[in-house]
Amino acid sequence: MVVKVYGTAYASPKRVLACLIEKGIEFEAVPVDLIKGEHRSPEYLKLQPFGALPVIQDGDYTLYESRAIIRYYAEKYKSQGTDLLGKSIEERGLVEQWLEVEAQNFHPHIYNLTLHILFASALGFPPDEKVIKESEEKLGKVLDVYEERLSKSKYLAGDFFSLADLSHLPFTQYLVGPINKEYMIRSRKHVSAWGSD
Ligand SMILES: N[C@@H](CCC(=O)N[C@@H](CS)C(=O)NCC(=O)O)C(=O)O
Repeated sequence: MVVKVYGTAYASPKRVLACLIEKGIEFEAVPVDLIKGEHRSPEYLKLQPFGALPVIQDGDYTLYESRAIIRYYAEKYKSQGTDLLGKSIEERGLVEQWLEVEAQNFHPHIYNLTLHILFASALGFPPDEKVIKESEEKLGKVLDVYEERLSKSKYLAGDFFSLADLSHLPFTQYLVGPINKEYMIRSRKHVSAWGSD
């Protein structure tokens, strides 16, 4: 069964794609154009009632929220492809801790940078320079914590690549690419080594 992934041009759906690729799961990309408002169409809202991307359809099974989806596939196919959950319950605890850090501490600031630097004009509102400045500062403080953590282990949850690292990939690509703030990664030795791994 090929997994359908909706909205793969955007970062949150790419989190799901990264997981499916690591697990060696076949998928089909279903385009949804945010700029045209296709995520608010009645058909799409039947799949994701909050109008956010992504959604997956796996046969009769529909699931939304990108981090719920990656947890689902990492668990369902634990022994296929890269193990992304750790080998013990303690390692799993750390994977979950850093997944939460990504969602609660890292994501809000990088999301604001993405929205205001990359998408504001296309979505029809002016970029807010105050939000950009504050988000950059707050993200810097989060990355200082990462720098300390990554001076002690190769990856966030330990010396193994996990869902916690994977979950950072798509928005970090925006940061070092089109957002043009690669210095935030490069100026931190251990974060930089983690990012180039
Ligand atoms: N918590 C959701 C958030 C997803 C999210 O913010 N998706 C963005 C695209 S990267 C989106 O759909 N934005 C449109 C909107 O919220 O109106 C998840 O991780 O699936």
